[in-house]
Amino acid sequence: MDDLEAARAALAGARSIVVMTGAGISAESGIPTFRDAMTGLWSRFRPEDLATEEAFRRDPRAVWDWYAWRRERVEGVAPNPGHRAIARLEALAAARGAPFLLVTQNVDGLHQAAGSARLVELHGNIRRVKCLDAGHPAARWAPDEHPPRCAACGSWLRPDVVWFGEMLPEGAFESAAAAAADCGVFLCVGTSGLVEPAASLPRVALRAGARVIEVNAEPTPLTAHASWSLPGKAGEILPALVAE
Ligand code: BV8
Repeated sequence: MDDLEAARAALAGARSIVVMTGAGISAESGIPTFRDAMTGLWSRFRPEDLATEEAFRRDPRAVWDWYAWRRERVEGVAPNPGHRAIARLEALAAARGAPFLLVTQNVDGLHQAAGSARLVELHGNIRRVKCLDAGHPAARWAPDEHPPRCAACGSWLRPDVVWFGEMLPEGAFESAAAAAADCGVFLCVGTSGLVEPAASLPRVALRAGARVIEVNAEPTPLTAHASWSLPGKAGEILPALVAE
């Protein structure tokens, strides 16, 4: 039995499943990943220049406009077969009463668009906007203000994502870590494993005795520790991994 077959069998019979995704699963939808040499957003910007509160306070227009550009890109793309395979995996697990949780680092909302429901967004969602001082949600704002102001308190609006140096949403990491510590199979897709505390979740699963399946176009720090490492594109491998 080859690695794909063995991993597929492990998923099909898993008593409980956690799936963790990173930017790599959205690459085939046309969203550049953070660290891809050619298209990665990091190659165009220095992360500390844009994805931090300090950067926003230093240059609110640049940070607001970068996120507005990314939000427009995200609104124009669709989930790919990788996202849809994970939504199917959730449905198959539910049909046999196996607990399932999807933990994503992505902020693009494509998992929800593909039908995933049992989902934790560790780093927020770029489609949501809130104000800097009080977290008031904003559904609309002046298109010609960079950044616009909160209608409720007048502070700047900002994307509802987790910036570097910020805490993750209340309870998000705790519920992800609890599920990882109690799962039979942990499927890790399209993440370079560089950002903490998300990157610690596969290690939590391994320490608890779970089988870990990695799907990634490149080797990562997790590859040597995974039960099965399936090299290649998520949009091609995941549908085969979840096939009936
Ligand atoms: C925190 C939202 C507690 C924003 C993101 C010093 C001071 C303070 C903190 C730290 C510090 N040193 C370290 C830290 C922790 C820090 C951190 O990890 N820094 C890193 C850079 C070292 N973490 C934090 O700050 C976190 N908060 O720790 O709070 C705290 C608070 C204060 C003080 C101390 C502690 C918050 C981290 C959240 C940051 N926000 N996103 C935005 O989107 O703009 S993270 C960002 O990176 C995205 O969410 C992204 O998902 C994530 C991780 O990247 P990946 O998803 O892995 O994507 P990447 O491009 O790296 O890799 C893509 C992979 O896909 C590759 O492996 C590639 O091979 C593969 N791939 C490509 N194509 C495909 C594919 N695979 C399959 N198929 C394909 N087709």
